Amino acid sequence: MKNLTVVFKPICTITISRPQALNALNQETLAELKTVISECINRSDIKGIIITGSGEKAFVAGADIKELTQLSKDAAFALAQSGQQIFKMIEDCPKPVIAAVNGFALGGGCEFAMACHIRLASENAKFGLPEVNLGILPGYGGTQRLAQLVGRGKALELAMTGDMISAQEAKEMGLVNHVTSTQAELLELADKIITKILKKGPLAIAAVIKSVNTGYQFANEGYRTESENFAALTTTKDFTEGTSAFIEKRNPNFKGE
Ligand code: CO8
Repeated sequence: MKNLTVVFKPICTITISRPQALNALNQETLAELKTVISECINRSDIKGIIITGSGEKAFVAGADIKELTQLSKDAAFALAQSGQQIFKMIEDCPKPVIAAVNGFALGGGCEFAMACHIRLASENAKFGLPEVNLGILPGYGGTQRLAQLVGRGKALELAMTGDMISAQEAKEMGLVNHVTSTQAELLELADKIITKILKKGPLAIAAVIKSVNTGYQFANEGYRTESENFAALTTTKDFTEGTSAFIEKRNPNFKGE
């Protein structure tokens, strides 16, 4: 694996590692994740999954913006759909999946964490859906899962302002279950919670996950509408302006075109 460090024990720890891009998810990393998650689901000696980011700054700073600028509309739609499927595979994993958010969890990184069953964060973590700063919207299920976790009003505010929130604010609104003061404590807590879950009946745990998820239909209009809108927005001048502004480290000047 080029972009992931994977330790297979009874609990599989997956560390996203692309330090040059604050662990942003490019297509290669997504493909690697798909392979590892499938392996975790299929291997009977793997009992649960912890996902974290390498370094002290970022969990995952989003989809890889530079890669997004190279996509055609059809490729953007296909990538959004395939990312949604991979995150759905995580959400439906019959074994517990914990996101240990150790820094920026923005855009696709926040969407990734939201697909996990439980989110823990260290004090320095920051959450947000800043896609509107680029002239796009979240495309990996974020419009659906954020509303599920924090309610429609707060989800709309976060997705429309693109604001970043602290770990404590994320906890207050239900996006995060627990906050730790250090990153070392973060992984210890993840280990402690998953170990507690693994002492319960595995069939019962799988049934809890399946039952909770069945109440939140994936096959609804929301996910498809999100990926269609994502693809359409990648063809706009606003997207070119938003991504150019990010790369040139300046504020965007959107014209609604
Ligand atoms: N993609 C690519 N490169 C990135 C990303 C990213 N998401 N985030 C950071 N980087 C790179 C920077 O370009 C920079 O590279 P370089 O050193 O070559 O200039 C390096 O990482 C370090 O970043 P900064 O210098 O910007 O670090 P700062 O500490 O100043 O800022 C931030 C940290 C605030 C996290 C800032 O990097 C930032 O705003 N990053 C972008 C966050 C963002 O907008 N995320 C959303 C991306 S879009 C998305 O996720 C869509 C998901 C749905 C996809 C659907 C289908 C395709």
